This record gives sequence, structure tokens and C-alpha cells, in this order.
Amino acid sequence: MPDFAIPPFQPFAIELDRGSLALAPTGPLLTRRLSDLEGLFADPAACEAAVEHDDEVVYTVASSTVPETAGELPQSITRIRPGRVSGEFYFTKGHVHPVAEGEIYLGLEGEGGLLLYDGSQVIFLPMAPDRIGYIPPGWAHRSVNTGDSDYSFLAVYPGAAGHDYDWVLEHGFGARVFAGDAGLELRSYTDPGSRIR
Ligand code: S6P
Ligand code: ZN
Repeated sequence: MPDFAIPPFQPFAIELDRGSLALAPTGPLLTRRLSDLEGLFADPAACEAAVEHDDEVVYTVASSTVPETAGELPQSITRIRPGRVSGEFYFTKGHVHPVAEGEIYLGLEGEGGLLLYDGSQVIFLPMAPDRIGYIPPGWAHRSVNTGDSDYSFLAVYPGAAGHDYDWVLEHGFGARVFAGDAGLELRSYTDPGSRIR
């Protein structure tokens, strides 16, 4: 398993293979399955049944060799598989950066979205290849695959920003993204029967 490089290092280039979306050189690879997302979907029983069935991979995060340390600017490629749990599109766990710093995402393939929540306001940014999504400091963010093929994006973020996943467990995300009869639906996080738009 490749690891992060140890700073300080010389300037270097990273090749992005546009076919496989592999980075070279490459760092650690993280894999998240449905069982890693238990308790996050609106329908926990349906998620549990899917975990029992085949515990599908929901997403992978392939990091470059740049470490998450102060002063560095790490990158990673997230690939979210297409899928739904009771109509709710597959998503990433979602987090907020405890050191409030911005982050950018660049869409690489597929159709998806960035759900952003500051504790009161919720914003959904549709994402597609070549679209840059900007996450301002302090906004929790979760990515959603709203298509029927892989949705992948490049993330670039400050190395000392950290990742707080508990904030999301406590505050939720303001909205959930579902496949509706006439397309994508944003529904209330705590009352998924009620549509926001
Ligand atoms: C890191 C950046 C992404 C996510 C990745 C997985 O700051 O936002 O690389 O880590 O998309 O999402 P999560 O919420 O499981 O970390
Ligand atoms: Zn982030």
C-alpha cells in the first residue's frame, strides 16, 4: 500500500490518467462500504438489509502522496458508485473542517452534487465534469452521485484543516437527495417525507 510522502520534498508533478482516474504517484486508498454508512441513510432498515445482502462499496478515496500536514495542499480523487437506498442517492459520509478553511472540487466524470450546510442554510451545487465547486470555510460538505454511472471528482484542501465527522452526526445536513418521479428531489433531512424542492 503506497503511503504519504514525508515533507519536505522537492516540487513534483502528478499524472492524472483520464481513463482510470488513477494518480501517479499515488498515496493511500480508502474504501467505504454501505456498512461504513449505517445510520446515515433516511431508511436505516433498508441500509441494514443491503449490508446483509452484499455490503456494496459506495465510494473510494484515492489520495496523492502529499500528506495532511500544516502548510501542505493535499489532493484526492473520490469515486462514488451509482446506487440508492430507498430512493436516496449514494453519498459520502460528509464532514466539516475543524480549522475553517476553504476547499475546491473539480468534477471529473459522471453526474453528482455537493450538499453544503452551515448549520442553518443548505445549498445543493450540481456537479459535472470540468465544473469547479467551491466550499467556503465552515460549511459541512457531502457529495452525492445523482447519476447512473460513477461520479468522480478531484478535491484540493489545506493539509491542517482536519476532518470532523461527528458534527454531521449531531447537526445532520439540512437536506437529503432522492430520485423522484420527475427527477432529483431535495427533502428535509429529519423528515424525508417532506420535499424542500
Ligand atoms: C477532503 C475532501 C474529500 C472527502 C471525500 C470523502 O477534505 O472533502 O476528499 O474526504 O470526498 O468524503 P468523506 O466525507 O467521507 O471524507
Ligand atoms: Zn473536505
